Formats: sequence, structure tokens, C-alpha cells
Amino acid sequence: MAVVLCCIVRRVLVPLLLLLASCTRAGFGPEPGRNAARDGARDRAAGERGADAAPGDRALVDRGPADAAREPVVDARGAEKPKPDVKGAPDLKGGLENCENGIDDDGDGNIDCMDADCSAEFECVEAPPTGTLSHLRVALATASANPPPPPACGGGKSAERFHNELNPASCSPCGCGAMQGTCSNPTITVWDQAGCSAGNAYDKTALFATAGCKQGPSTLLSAAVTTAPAANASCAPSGGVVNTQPFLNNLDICPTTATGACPAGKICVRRAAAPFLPGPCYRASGSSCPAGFSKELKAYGNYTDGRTCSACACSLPKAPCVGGTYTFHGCTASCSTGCQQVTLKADPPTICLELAPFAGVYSVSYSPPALTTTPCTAKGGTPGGAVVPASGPETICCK
Ligand SMILES: [Ca+2]
Ligand SMILES: [Ca+2]
Repeated sequence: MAVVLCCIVRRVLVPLLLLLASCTRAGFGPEPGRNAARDGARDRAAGERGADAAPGDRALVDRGPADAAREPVVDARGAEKPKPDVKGAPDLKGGLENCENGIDDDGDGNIDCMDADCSAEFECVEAPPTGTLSHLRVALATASANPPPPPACGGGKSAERFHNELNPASCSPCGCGAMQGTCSNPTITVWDQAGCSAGNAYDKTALFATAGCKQGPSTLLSAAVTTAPAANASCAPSGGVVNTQPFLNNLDICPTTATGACPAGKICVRRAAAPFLPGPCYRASGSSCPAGFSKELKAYGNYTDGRTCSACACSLPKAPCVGGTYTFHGCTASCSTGCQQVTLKADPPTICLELAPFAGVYSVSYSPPALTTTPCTAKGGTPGGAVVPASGPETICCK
């Protein structure tokens, strides 16, 4: 009997149990191929939801690098702590960093000047050192007749213009124009006695100092030029003008309102670009800069320009008139050579012409004097006076 039961168990029950186990796997158990297909469909559906979703929803789907950067770093205790600052990175609060208010506006843990978002426009520089009062931005430019306007300080303000380096008076050189005017006729005197001294003397200038050939009075016995021609002339002076710029340089200054945060010992200021000097500058508390500054600039405000030049003047040359001669033609009434021809002039020294040999027949021709071409001599144009500042100057110290 026992043998019969054993055979029934082996031949019937065991195969039946095996069959049941096989059916269970085929109908309800996990099957890799079928599950993958189902997951793919689910993922596609999720993707479609993402495409249709509002931007806020899509951010939950699309987790790109920007979202990663936006995530706060959480420390071991779960408290939020600042991320290292990244210029231009999105911030936690969705705002912008105000660089001058002492607050971490964008919530990235970096305040004002210490936030890379401020680095293009602001920087931390040394706080005013001992011996100085405040930080400045300074632009130095050569003064000119038409200088450009003061540069912008940033924040909608313009630099205030001061002056630098007093410019002493200098004068343009004096000059003289060509001589203008006339020369008087030399005086011709005749005597009714020989020797140009005895007897009666007569001034015959009005008779002889004219154009053409004049007949001489037969009663006269000697003649001489007694007065040289005189100049009634002048040269026009020029120059003697004081230099126009009372200072050599314009000094344009932007005062710094340092209200932003920086590390200890530093202040937050707007960056300096040309034309501003690159190094930080400070207003000195005294009249000189403390040690460590490479440049000391004096800044002048209002002033009175008291610089002068003495007037230019022109003096005539020693002999302003040249020429002026009387020629006596003896023994002829027609100013030809005749028996003797003598030219009288005042310089060299007067000579006395004896007229007796002409036996009462002579004629006179005249050559008038002219202004010399020798130039006048200029004088004057001496500088004097000074620029008088109304106050100051203030001293600016730059590194
Ligand atoms: Ca701020
Ligand atoms: Ca910040």
C-alpha cells in the first residue's frame, strides 16, 4: 500500500505542483520586457506634460545647470549657507545687488563691493589713511582755451573743476611795424657875404626845397645846409600780451560717497577709468601728503588773475631820415653841370659853398629826404603780477 501511495505522489502531485508554479510566473510575476515598455510610455507622458506646462512647472522638469546654481548649499545641520559668489549668476531672491546700501540684496551672501555683481562698477580700495580726509577720483588735464567739460563721476554727477599748477605771467614778444610818417626838409641858409657866417642870413628852404630847377638869387655869396631833416614818424608796436592760462592744468575731482560694504580697512568706491588717474586719491588733511603717496597735487578754486605785461613801444632808429640834398649848379640856369656842381647836405658836417665864382648865375635842384628802412627798436612786454588764489590750495594725494 505504501508503495502505491508513493508512486501516486511522485507521478501526479509533483508534476501538478510544478505546473501551478509555472502558470503563476507566466500570468502575474515581474517580466522585464513588458515593464520597460510601460515605463517608456510613462516617461513620454511626463515629457508631454513638461512641454505644455507653465515656465514654473517646466523648471521642475528641466533641471539644467542654472537650476543647480540656484540651489542653496545646505550644511550638515540643514541650515542654508551662502554659495561662493559667481558674477552674473542668478540669485536666491531674484533681485539685483545694490552696491551701495550695505545689504546683501540678492541673497548670495556677498554684500555690495564684495559681490561680483558690483565689480564692474565698484571696487574696494584702502580707506583714507592717516593724514587724509576722504577718497577722491581725480582727472588731470592740460589747461587750454576750450577744454572738454569735466568728466562724469558716475551716478549722474559730473566732476567739479579745480585748477592745478600756477602759470606765471609771460608776455608775447614785442614787435614793431614798418615806419610810417614823413621827414621835414633840411634847412638851406644863404648869406649875402662869403664864409656862411657874416652878413645877413636868409632861409631859402621854401624856395629851393621844391621840385624842378630853381634859379638862385644873384646877390647871395655863400650857402650851407644848417638843419638836418627831421622825422615825424612812428612804428606801430605789437605783442606784449600776457599768456592766457592762469594755471597749467585742470583738475577735475569726484568726491567719493563710500556707502557700500567692503572688508575692514577698505571702502567701496566707483572704479576709475580714463581720464581719471588709476590710483586712489585722497584729500589731505594738511598741506602735504603723508608718506606712501607718489603724487601730490594742489587744487585751486576761485582766483584773481593779476598777471600783467608792460606795454610795448617802438623807438625810431638813430637816423630815421636819409637823403635830403640841395645841388648847386654853377654858371648855368638850367641845373646842368655848368662850371661847378656841389651837393649840400646836413650830414656829414655842413660845408659852406661859396657862390662868388658863379658870378650871379647858378641854379638849384633838390632831392627830398626819405624814411630809412632800418626798423624801429621794440621795448616793453615785461611780465609782472601773479595769479592770486581766493583760498587754499587743497592738497590731493594720489597713489
Ligand atoms: Ca547691496
Ligand atoms: Ca549679494
